[in-house]
Amino acid sequence: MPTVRFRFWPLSLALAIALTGCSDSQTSGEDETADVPETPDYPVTWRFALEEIEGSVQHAYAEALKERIEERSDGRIEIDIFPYGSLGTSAQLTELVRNGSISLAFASPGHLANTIPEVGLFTLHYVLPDDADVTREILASAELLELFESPYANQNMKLLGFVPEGWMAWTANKALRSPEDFTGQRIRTMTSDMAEETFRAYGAEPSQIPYSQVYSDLQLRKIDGQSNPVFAIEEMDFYEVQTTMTLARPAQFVASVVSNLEWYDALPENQQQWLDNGLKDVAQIAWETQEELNQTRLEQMLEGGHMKVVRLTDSEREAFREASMPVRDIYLERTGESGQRILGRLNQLIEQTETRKQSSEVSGDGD
Ligand code: 6CS
Repeated sequence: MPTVRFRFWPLSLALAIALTGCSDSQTSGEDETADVPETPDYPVTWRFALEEIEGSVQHAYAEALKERIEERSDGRIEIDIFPYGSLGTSAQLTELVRNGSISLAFASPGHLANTIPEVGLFTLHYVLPDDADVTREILASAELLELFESPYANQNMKLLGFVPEGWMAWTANKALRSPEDFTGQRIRTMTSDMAEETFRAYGAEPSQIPYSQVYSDLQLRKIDGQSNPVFAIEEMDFYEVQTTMTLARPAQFVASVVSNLEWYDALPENQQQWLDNGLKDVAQIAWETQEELNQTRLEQMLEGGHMKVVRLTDSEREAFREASMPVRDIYLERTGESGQRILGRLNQLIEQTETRKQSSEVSGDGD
């Protein structure tokens, strides 16, 4: 029997929040006809919605951010965290942030790519480098954020950061050692068209399903497999309903942290600084947390003998890399010049960062 760690109340709270309006950067409970005060009545509450449950990478990130901001602001800002299951699906969270009902949210590109085609980049396989440290550095760079700033702003969101959460791992009821092994497999993907494409290129039959429904669909054999970082496979109990996990290191799971654009722009300067500095503080913590959670949960699953784990060789990975290449053209077709600019610049950033790392290792200045 599955352990019930997760319950889902999509509408009640989401509706309540939508009805009570935007999180309270101004004041609460005053005369509605009064002008917005120049100095807010503290404490001010920011609502932060997660796409993952308590104990996840996103939850650790949100807790760390809450602690930093509440401390930096001397208690003038309070952050209310809403783990997955309390507000809605990823798509619903994005809607709540866009319409200003919540201040902050995680928005994973795999769910966001229908709204912002450019972020479909993070659903592509074998684009980000093998060296996870290079990926971390690039995802934290101001330049990468700038490249995505307008696509998010056009959808009324402020992009606050990218958060890598670990390598994607594939689970199924068989090993997936070659693209041929995917033939006819019904693979769950996140809820955007672009998220399906790579699995289609491998010969699978992909289908878009919200995170909360994956366990039951696997259990009922409506789907055969799915893809997620190791920590998530453990915490969502997918290992209970799958026999085999294949480690092909196709891509990092990358999430983005967003806020409502107008909310962010209207923040008083001190609040904006508390937020910006808090975000900088937690980037490194998030990286260490994901490394630790992915490692310890892999060990737990191995010790429990829950799933067979298959690690692909370099030549097996190469076959997947080749099969995934045409999907880059699909990405470019859907994103036009903007996607071309982003993919081109990303490739340059990867090359520059790898070269710099190599030369600092040779000269012995590496950290
Ligand atoms: O697969 C998903 O839908 C989700 N996976 C993770 C690890 N985080 C959020 C996302 O919605």
